[in-house]
Amino acid sequence: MTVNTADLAARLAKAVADRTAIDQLSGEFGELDLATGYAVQRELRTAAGPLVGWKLGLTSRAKQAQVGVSDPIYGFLAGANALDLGAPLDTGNLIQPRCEPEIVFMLGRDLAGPHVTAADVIAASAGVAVGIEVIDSRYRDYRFTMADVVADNTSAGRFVVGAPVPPAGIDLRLVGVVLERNGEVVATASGAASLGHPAAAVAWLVRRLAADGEGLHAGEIVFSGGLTAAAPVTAGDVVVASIDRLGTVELGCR
Ligand code: OOG
Ligand code: MG
Repeated sequence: MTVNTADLAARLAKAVADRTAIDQLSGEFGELDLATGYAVQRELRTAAGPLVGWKLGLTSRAKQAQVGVSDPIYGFLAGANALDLGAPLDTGNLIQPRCEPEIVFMLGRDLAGPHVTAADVIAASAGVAVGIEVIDSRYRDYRFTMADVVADNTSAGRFVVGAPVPPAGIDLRLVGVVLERNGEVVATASGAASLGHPAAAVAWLVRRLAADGEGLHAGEIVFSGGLTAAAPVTAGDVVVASIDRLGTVELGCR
C-alpha cells in the first residue's frame, strides 16, 4: 500500500482541530517508517505558519521510558503555540496535555553543518532559559511508534520560555531541575539527563538538519528535550519548573 503523507498529515491536523485522539497510524500502515514520519511532519510544518524554532524529543531516559521509544527525534515550534509568561494554559483546547521542564537555547547567530558539536552550540547561543513544554499527543493514551510520534510533530502542543541568561560559566550538565505540580515535587533531574548535555542534544539536531540542507537561524529557539517524565495536567493545576542558574517558570492551567 502506498502511504499518502498529505492524507496522514490531514488526519493529525483534524485530531488537533477536533481535540480528539486518534489511533496510531502504524497499526493501519504497517510500513510507516521513520522517513515517512518526517515526511508527514514536513507537511504539517509547511502548513503551520511562522515558525520560531525547533524541539528535541525523547533525549532523556525518563522520557524514553515513559513512552517506550528509545531514540531521539525532532520537531518544529510554531509561533502560534507560544504562551506568554504568566498567561494561562487552556486545557480545553488540548487533548491530553502533559508538562515537562526543558532547557531552551536562543540562537545568537546561524548554526549549520554536519560536524557541529555542543561547544559550537554554546558559542552560538545568546542565551539559555527555563522552558515548559506542554506536549499533547494526538494518539490515544500516548500510544505510538517512533515514526508515529515523529509524524505527529513529536507531540508538540504549547510552550512557554522564561527570561534568558547568558550561557557563559554555566555547566548545563550539572544544573538541578525541579518540576512541581500544585506545590508538590513530581520529578527532579539535572541537565545531563538530555543526551549527556543539553547542548549536545542541540548539536545532534543541527547535524540531522544538515542532512536536509537545513540549519538553525539567529533568533530561533530550541527546546533541548524534556529532562524528566512529563506530568499530566488538568484545569486548576499550577506547574512550576525551576532550573538552577536559569530561574523558574510557572504555568497555570484553566
Ligand atoms: C514525545 C514528546 C517528546 C520531549 O521533550 O522528549 C518531547 C512524547 O512524550 O509524547 O517533547
Ligand atoms: Mg519536549
